[in-house]
Amino acid sequence: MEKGLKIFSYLPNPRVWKAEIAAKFAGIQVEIIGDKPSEIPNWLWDAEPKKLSDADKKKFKQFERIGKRGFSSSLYKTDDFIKLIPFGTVPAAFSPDGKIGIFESNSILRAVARQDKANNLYGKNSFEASRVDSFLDSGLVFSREHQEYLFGLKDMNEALYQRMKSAYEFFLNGIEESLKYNNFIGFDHLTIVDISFFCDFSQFLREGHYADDLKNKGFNLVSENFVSDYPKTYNHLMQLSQLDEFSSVIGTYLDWFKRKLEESN
Ligand SMILES: N[C@@H](CCC(=O)N[C@@H](CS)C(=O)NCC(=O)O)C(=O)O
Repeated sequence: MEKGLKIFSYLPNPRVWKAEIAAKFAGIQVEIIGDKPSEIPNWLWDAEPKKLSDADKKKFKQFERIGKRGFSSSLYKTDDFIKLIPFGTVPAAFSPDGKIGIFESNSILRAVARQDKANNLYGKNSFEASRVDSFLDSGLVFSREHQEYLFGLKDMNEALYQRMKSAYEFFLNGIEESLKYNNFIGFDHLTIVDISFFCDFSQFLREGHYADDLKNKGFNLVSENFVSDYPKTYNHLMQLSQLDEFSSVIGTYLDWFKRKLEESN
């Protein structure tokens, strides 16, 4: 196996799964380093990440920074980390020699797909690759909206909810349209578009865990009618979830959603 990227993140993280699933299809190695979200403030965010003892935390005091997106506690991000990953986010990936930092989960996914020799994960030619990028760009807009929405789920407000609803409808309409013409999103073969969509959308579906919080504020789940409104997208999601390359990475993540659907039928 070719030596692959090193990825640092809190775990589990659907954004990390993108690269892991692509690596399974491509038969290449990725090294995943991390810990559960509550422990990640106790890690040195670096190209050589490591768990910090209390003594280490004193030693690395100069690297202590307050989290900017999702984390509100202190995080220990080295200067080298910020040089390589200037926005300071995880997942953060590093080239095998630790000299090149790659951020944004879709770009880490692309980095894996670029090493793929046999599966056309990044399209069959440069035009297809650009079409893959088109879908990934749209996916990033959706996922940025759902990131803010998921952060706000416990105390939803009208503005945030309506932003999410409109981003959801816009994005899902496009995905559903493209599935009218192809067996995969935008193509007749599986690409990283399917992988990225699968991971981002599965993460978005976590809103289902907060149905009661939303209801208390007078809101329904944005994805309330997902199955009937977007049947092709739903079928595609379910079919992908059954492929070994996906199921071996995501484990039981979608089981609660599948159970809920069974119960409602
Ligand atoms: N769009 C980015 C999102 C990455 C992101 O926002 N990560 C957050 C955690 S969810 C982070 O690393 N925050 C660091 C901080 O709070 O300083 C991706 O797909 O990788």
